[in-house]
Amino acid sequence: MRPPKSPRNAHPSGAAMPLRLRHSPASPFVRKCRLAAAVLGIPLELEPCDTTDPTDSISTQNPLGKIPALLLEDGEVLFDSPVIVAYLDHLGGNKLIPAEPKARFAALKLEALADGMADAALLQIYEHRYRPEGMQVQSWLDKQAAKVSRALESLEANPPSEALTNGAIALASALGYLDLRFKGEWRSGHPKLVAWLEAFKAKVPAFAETTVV
Ligand SMILES: N[C@@H](CCC(=O)N[C@@H](CS)C(=O)NCC(=O)O)C(=O)O
Repeated sequence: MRPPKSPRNAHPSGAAMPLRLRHSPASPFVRKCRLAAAVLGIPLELEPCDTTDPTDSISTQNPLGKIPALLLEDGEVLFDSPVIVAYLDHLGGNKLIPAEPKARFAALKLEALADGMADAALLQIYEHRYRPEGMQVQSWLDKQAAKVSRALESLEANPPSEALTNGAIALASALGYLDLRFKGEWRSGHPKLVAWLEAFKAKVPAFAETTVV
């Protein structure tokens, strides 16, 4: 007879493990983790973080000073978002990251592309947030914007499947971030991606629950 399954947020050792996520509501990388946890049925405790505050403990929890960071009960800290999603998936029964090699590497690649798009979008926001007025470098902003455009074009030309994977969660989070910070301009000219996101929303109620306006 098989042993009973351990609870989803239990460590393989069986110890109870409240997972705490250092977070900020607008972060697309935090949203990825929250969506993964919701899909897998793993409760997360959200701990606000201010990455602009040098006294915030995030810089000791993650030497890179970035969120998301997942605080485990034993004092271990996991980052960055692909690692956290993989860990949650491991706890939740490996439902997000496919095992079959072709599907696995397609999902990992989609996650990398979506995260890269979110990174390039974020760098444009940071160029305004962290450089004094009038010091922004337009060629740098254009370079980042071109990465986002090319990623959107390649996804529109070859839309991902509707499978609920780590890649799908990353893409929904990245598109949500473009909606939040770039007024949803990506939507024009990318009807297949718009339809893809609508289908994702219908499947994952946590997407609406984590929307920041
Ligand atoms: N590759 C990282 C990116 C994380 C990231 O860039 N987080 C932003 C917030 S959305 C951050 O913490 N920025 C603060 C900083 O760069 O100092 C991941 O996937 O988790």
